[in-house]
Amino acid sequence: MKFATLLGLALVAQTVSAHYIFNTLIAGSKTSSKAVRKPLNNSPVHDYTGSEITCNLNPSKAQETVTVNAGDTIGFKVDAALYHKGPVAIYLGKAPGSAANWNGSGKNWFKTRALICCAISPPAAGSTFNPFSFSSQNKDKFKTTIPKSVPSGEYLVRIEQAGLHLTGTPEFFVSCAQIKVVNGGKGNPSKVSIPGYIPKNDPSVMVNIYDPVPTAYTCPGPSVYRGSAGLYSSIFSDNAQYWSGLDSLY
Ligand SMILES: [Cu+2]
Repeated sequence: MKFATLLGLALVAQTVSAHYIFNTLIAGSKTSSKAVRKPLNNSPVHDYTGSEITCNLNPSKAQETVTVNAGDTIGFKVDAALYHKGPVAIYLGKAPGSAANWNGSGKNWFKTRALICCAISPPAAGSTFNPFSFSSQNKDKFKTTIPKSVPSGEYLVRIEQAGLHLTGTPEFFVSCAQIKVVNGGKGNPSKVSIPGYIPKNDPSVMVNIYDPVPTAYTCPGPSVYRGSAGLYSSIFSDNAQYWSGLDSLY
């Protein structure tokens, strides 16, 4: 009994240590941990229909809002390389006023990138999904570019990863950071609310990628807003150190 309890605790400790927090914003040539609303801990969020899916559960206030040009790099570093398998996406949410005063509610969000959401690595024509893999795995930096057509103003930038190893119980790792986009354009991306962006029981997050191994997969959430000039610049600015590839390769 006692041994079983200790073993149980050891397993819990091991599980927790395998989790992670997106704790540093990458914005242009700058990085900032102060611009991030820090999650309380590295435990995942499970309820993608609740308010904690927006920017995690009771995150700390951020201490700064970082100015960045439209067209510049945006992304996050994580405190430990991604251990779980699952899609990563980056969203921008237009604050009604200052980013610091917005909790992320409302239909204000659009996806700027789904980073190798669903690919065998390397992708090959006719490849199967067995083993099912995400090239986010073991990476610790995730970035894209802000499409040049994104309007100037203050935004929350949000990253999420959904770990897909438990049927019906996705593990979401989510952080938000505050940015001010300058020199923006006149784009008008269609927007979603978070929560609300993933329907309840959506197969994209209910799946267990180990059992049964999927034969097809579609990323959660809306399609990516690429803007007028965002698409190719964001693809070709990537390198092996970060990411390569497209949303929805299959
Ligand atoms: Cu986990």
